[in-house]
Amino acid sequence: MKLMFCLLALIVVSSAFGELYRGHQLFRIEINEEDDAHIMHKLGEANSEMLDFWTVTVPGRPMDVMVSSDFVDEFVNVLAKRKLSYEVIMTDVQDVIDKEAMESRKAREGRKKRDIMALEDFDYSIYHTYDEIAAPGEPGASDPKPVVYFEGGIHSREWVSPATVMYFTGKFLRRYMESDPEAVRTLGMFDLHIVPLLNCDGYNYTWTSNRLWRTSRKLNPDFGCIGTDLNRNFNAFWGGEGASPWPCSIIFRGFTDLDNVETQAIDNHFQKLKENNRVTKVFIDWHSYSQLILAPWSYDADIDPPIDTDKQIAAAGAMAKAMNETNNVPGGYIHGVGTDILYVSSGTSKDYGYASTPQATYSYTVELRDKGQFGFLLPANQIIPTGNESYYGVIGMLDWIYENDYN
Ligand code: 0X9
Ligand code: ZN
Repeated sequence: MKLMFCLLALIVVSSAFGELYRGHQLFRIEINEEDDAHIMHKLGEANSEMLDFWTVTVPGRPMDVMVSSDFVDEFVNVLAKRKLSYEVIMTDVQDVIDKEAMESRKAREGRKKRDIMALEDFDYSIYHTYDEIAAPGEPGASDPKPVVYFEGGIHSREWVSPATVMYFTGKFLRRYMESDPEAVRTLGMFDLHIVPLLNCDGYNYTWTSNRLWRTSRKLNPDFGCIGTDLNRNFNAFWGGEGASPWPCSIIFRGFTDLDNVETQAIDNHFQKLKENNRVTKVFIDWHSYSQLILAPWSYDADIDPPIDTDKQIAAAGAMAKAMNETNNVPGGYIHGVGTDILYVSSGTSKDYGYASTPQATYSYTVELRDKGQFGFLLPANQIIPTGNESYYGVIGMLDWIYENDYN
């Protein structure tokens, strides 16, 4: 594995979020009928400034939506009219954001600023700013093995994703250097290519201006809004269902596929691997939240799953088992085909990993903790447990693949 962590200065971060989410409430609504899903969808379109859908509206799945303070009464009326059951998970989202910022400040108190940090000095138990994270990865090795690709932080508000990818990367490196047999075995089977934080600009923005920003920071000229959902911008079934052509939507697909520098950079990397006849075996895009391991497809619910579905599901099962055995996390991790256990979305990295340039037999979206209690605002004290279950999940999956499908 060729990987370098260049961990830059720790800086004391003050809460720069202002009061953007003061009085905003997070609702969890039971959606059982197609009609209700449709109404919610329409309501969201008409009031995009007031409603932020943390999960997507699908019948049979709870829908989490953040409602701005001045829209709460109207929203509750709509729910009452439709006789929809709901609970309020957060009564004031800003309080939860402030608590997170305060804990982050406390954890950093007394730390020295340093330009370069040794791997063993990096504190994995807290969330880090963009400036603290820089991870130039270099493809290629003298004795090339099948590639396993991990990508974190495509959606900037999902902070536990880069934190987890950095944590388990650090753990692999540390344990490898200590000659731990599991780490030596894993890194002996595969080359790991790791992008801990893909959406750097979006992530930086979640630290400086808006904690709940999801998309990239690319300007959409003529529309007066910013951002592309990078997980709708890949050249796999781009422009289909579950992605928006509307530049102000949080699931905007881009004007063309791969028209953001982040998705382009990923594709360039896999183009180069292809030119060098490298095999990419596994592709995992780490997200939060919901505790799911999703296999292809996600672009269309009416087509058959891919020919590799049985082994994809079996390897995902091995990962879920290892994750659940590690910490017995409430609700557990569930695995399955994306369109079966989540919603439809096109231009996603998972479908790209399987069907486009990487051609990875095993391509997944993993949704980390939790099941909705904190959602994107997962407290920092859950980083290490999440990282640990993911570390063993990765080993469980890679062992399964090595034993059952290695060529
Ligand atoms: O919508 C997404 O991009 C992912 N969920 S998230 O809450 N992290 O934004 C899931 C995308 C992949 N899966 C399917 N749509 N089936
Ligand atoms: Zn995501």
